[in-house]
Amino acid sequence: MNTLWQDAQAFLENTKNKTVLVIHDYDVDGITGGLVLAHTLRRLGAKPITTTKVGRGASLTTEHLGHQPDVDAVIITDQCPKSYDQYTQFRTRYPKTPLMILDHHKVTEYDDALFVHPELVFDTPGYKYCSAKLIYELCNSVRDCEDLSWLAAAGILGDANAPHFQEFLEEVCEYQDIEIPEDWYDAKFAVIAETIDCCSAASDEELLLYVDKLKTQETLKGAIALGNPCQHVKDELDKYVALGTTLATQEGPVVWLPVESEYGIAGWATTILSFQHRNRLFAGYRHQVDGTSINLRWQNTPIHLGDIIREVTPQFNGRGGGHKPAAGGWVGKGHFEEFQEAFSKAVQDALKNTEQP
Ligand SMILES: [Mn+2]
Repeated sequence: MNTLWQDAQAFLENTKNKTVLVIHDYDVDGITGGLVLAHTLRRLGAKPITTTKVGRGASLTTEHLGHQPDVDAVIITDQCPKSYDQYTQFRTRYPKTPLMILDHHKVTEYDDALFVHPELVFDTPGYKYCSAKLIYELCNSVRDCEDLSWLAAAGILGDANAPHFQEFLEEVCEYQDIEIPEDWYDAKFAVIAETIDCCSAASDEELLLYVDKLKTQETLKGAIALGNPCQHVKDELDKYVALGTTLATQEGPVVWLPVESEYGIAGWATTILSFQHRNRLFAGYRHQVDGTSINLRWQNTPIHLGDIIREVTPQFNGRGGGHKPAAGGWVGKGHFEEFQEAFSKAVQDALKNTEQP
């Protein structure tokens, strides 16, 4: 292991008797990673406080940070603080507070923070890793916390990274004394990922309520006993997936999939269908009041979807980005059809380029 990893271990070990603010993302990976951190910090004798901000927009704003107490250290996870002007706002609120960032998105440089990324530690590209697993590895290297591995397993499923962590997921099953399922999404710990996704798709309030309850559970059994307060969202998702590609239209290399639900299930439905048809590029979309949100998924993709949507969306009053096989974006009202055309063309061009030696 390199010195970065040792510095990260030292950061955790130095938290004894200190108050540590953990700012985590609000998806499955962000939440489960944040909870592994919180439980481990408590075991190390620290006083952890966790916070996340739900909804569209950045969490490291003056407004959100203004509600947080003064602390001895901060850990930010599963988000890239240097996007937009978040980092300036963070340092305005916490000018000198020691900061560690545990993330698998863009590799970013900091001269006043410890930045830990799978690419820098394990030489693994970010999209093949996830924050919850990175955090678990770090925590478990400082203090035995195998009893929390179910949280990392749920995070892995949340970021659709099961193919990269077969062995680890099998170890989690063994530890929990549960059978290894044929499909990881039938595993017991998948219930936690599913419940977070259901609550998140229902509303911000439902999600925060569930996270508060999940925080109190350090065992998988206890977490499962909480139940799923938003089972109705899962029922609607299942209906959508069953309809599947009958709703979609294929244009060139892109399968366009309209998802009109009162719940935010477009990305989720698109992910499931993309695993059922691994060689197809799915673009799930949902029209909203001021524009259209787009979710791209292609499991066996030869091209970088995040790069393409980042390039194309600004021409249509939007923005976008993400990983190679999974990305997303937004285009302004009235621009969707032009965007469809431009995106299809950009994909075709990128495909042509990959064919050349
Ligand atoms: Mn993540």
